[in-house]
Amino acid sequence: MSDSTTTLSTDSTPAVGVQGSPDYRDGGLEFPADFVFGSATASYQIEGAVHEDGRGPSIWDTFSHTPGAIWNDDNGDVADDHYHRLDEDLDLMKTLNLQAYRFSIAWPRIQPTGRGPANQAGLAFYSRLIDGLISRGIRPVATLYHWDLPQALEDEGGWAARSTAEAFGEYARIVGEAFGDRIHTWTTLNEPWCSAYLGYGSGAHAPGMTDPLKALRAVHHLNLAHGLAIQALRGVVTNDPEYSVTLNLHVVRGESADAADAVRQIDALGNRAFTGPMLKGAYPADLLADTAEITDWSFVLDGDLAIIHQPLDVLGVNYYSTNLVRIWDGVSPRQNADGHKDVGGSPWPGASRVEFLVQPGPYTEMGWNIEPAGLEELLLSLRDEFPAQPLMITENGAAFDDSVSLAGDVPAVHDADRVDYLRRHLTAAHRALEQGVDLRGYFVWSLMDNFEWGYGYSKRFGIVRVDYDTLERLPKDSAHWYAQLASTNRLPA
Ligand code: IFM
Repeated sequence: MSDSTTTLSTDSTPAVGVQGSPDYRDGGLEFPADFVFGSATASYQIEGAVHEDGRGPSIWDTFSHTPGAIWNDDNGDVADDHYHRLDEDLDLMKTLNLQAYRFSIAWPRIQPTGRGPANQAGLAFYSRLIDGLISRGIRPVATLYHWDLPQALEDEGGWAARSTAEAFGEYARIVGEAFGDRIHTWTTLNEPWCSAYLGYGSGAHAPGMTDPLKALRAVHHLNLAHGLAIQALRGVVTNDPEYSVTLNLHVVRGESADAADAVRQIDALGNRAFTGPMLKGAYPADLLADTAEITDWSFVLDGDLAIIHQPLDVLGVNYYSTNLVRIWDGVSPRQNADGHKDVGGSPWPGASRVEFLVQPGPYTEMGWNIEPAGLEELLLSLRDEFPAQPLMITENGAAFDDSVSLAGDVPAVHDADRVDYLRRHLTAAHRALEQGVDLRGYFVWSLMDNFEWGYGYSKRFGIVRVDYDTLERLPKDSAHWYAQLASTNRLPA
């Protein structure tokens, strides 16, 4: 399919990727005994209870209540009602043999306006969650920010403003003081690419802006927030946790060798804008050059890069599918199949000459191509680029159009397509392990069906089905399959 592939190269030389992928449908593969199997969720996607116990409004409350912003005008007001069903959900995790649970803390539950003293009821909820995990033998993996910025901070400029990064450092200190005796792994940000480019560039995500300069300012302030948060946590925690960040790194393939510059531009914006400062202490020169007409990056102040460049115990990697690009000829209608909801703006500031081509299927319900070889390719490229950096797959999974069937009176979801997706990506992860990648674990996205951002409740990613009328949970076949994997560390046959 592609003549050139690359991810994460620091220069403009495309790396050779994995070609001619096998079908990856293995069984019986054994993962190392200390390899961790977990599941992931995010606060706004599952909690509901948006007006309870002192929680302040977030940008996603505002955005989801903006008519037309979300499929079916859905919102997270109730979501999976996890806030009220915490014990039931913890028991569910235990029955699924999860070794770790990756959740996010809603900043506006802790600081309703993003500043000021902690809201004790908010802290109490997460304290109960953390204790409930530990008492069930499940490792708590806490993400500080999975997109629910307090609306009051957005009103002061949001991630386009430096003050938001500074406020984030203070928020990290508060939660570090509260939970810094119990969290196993701290993750600062989930997918800052989405926060910056979908939030301020394309407008598909909250706060729904379409301003390339704000998007690039947001990139830097999110990076700075990451560094400030790790510094703050290190200053207050009392156990010996691991520190991480989760990035949705892009596997970018060129349609032909002529597409190398398109690959390079998307790699710079999508990957190296984050890995550069976080893991190398510098923004890539080509990123600065590509975006020079938008900004001179003078918002990067002396000392910022040293703050951002923090040693990480583990780098979280989210992977779903690949991208195929080329340089647009400027004449034919420009293809825009980058996998994100098209609401008018571009999530790729400065890359107006790049087009994203439709890729061969099969596809998930999101329209994303299923390509397990891309995961192997990504892990190998990270190993080559950052040999000393341990990795963790912090999200991987698929939305499919599940249905409930009744055998006798017993409801079931036979989601064979999801089991196949998971099997193939775990085979890819195992192949990377065999090639020496320091991969520590895998988190399936997601524990249960939930609010899929701009797509509302129309896309089901869960291994557990949620009935949105009754809020009942029903483990799908994939949940039973995953539970077997998590209890044996062996890919079921
Ligand atoms: O649901 C999201 C999640 O919040 C972030 N990563 C991708 C998932 C699927 O789109």
